[in-house]
Amino acid sequence: MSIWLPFKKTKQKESSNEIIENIPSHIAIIMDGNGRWAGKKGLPRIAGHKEGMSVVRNTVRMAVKYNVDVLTLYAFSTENWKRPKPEVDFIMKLPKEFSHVYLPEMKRNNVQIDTIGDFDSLPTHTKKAIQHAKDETKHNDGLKLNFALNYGGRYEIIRAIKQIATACEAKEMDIEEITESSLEQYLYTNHLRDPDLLIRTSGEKRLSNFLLWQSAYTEFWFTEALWPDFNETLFEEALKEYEKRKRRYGGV
Ligand code: V07
Repeated sequence: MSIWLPFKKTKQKESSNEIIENIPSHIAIIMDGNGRWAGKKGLPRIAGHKEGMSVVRNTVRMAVKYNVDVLTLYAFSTENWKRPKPEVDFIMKLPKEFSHVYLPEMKRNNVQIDTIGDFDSLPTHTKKAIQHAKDETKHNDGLKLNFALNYGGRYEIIRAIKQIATACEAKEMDIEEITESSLEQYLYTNHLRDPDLLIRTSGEKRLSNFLLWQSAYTEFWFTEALWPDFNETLFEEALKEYEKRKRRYGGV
């Protein structure tokens, strides 16, 4: 028997008597399969991205409901620039569209929007829309909704190394001071805990340059479902699997 203790990250499912314990504090998601979803429906790939954006909203609702602290979503990788230009152009308009349609709800839900990745080389209009969303939600202290945008894990590590080398060269840092925890201070995620659970949709079972350093001890959960088909049932399945794994470790 369990008691519902919100501060212990335990949540009673409303639909049943089932209780999920050990809710991951940081969930990271690779939102894969948007283009494939559209293709299967005879729609252009961009229709899949737009549908995927509404699933972002649904997922935020679930994360808020389950008291998750951080939700990191892989929205655009450094490799995604290789896609056809019209597709990239469309995707780069999504932050503005998202703000227009969903920002009021994000604010009501006390969500704080942030990004990780190379922000500076995004198109100006994209930066403006994102900066607006960040500014409008910076005083919120609920769910941290963290979009990985123009993000690449290897680049992130190289960037950290360059900053450390510069500090060493300037004699502001000693080589002996290069440790796991000091290197982490130079990663985009320096203000965040490592992800506890990483979800990837669409049947691919690779990390694809997402949170390489940070996912050293992360639990991975994969589903065949395409991102636009991701829903609360699947989200709860992932939480239950995570809980089961944690319980197993607890036993030894
Ligand atoms: C993007 C929608 C989700 C499916 C996967 C790729 C496409 C929301 C945002 C966003 C980002 C920053 C922000 C507000 C919203 C977004 C991109 C792509 C580039 F402040 N969805 N989404 N950004 N997709």
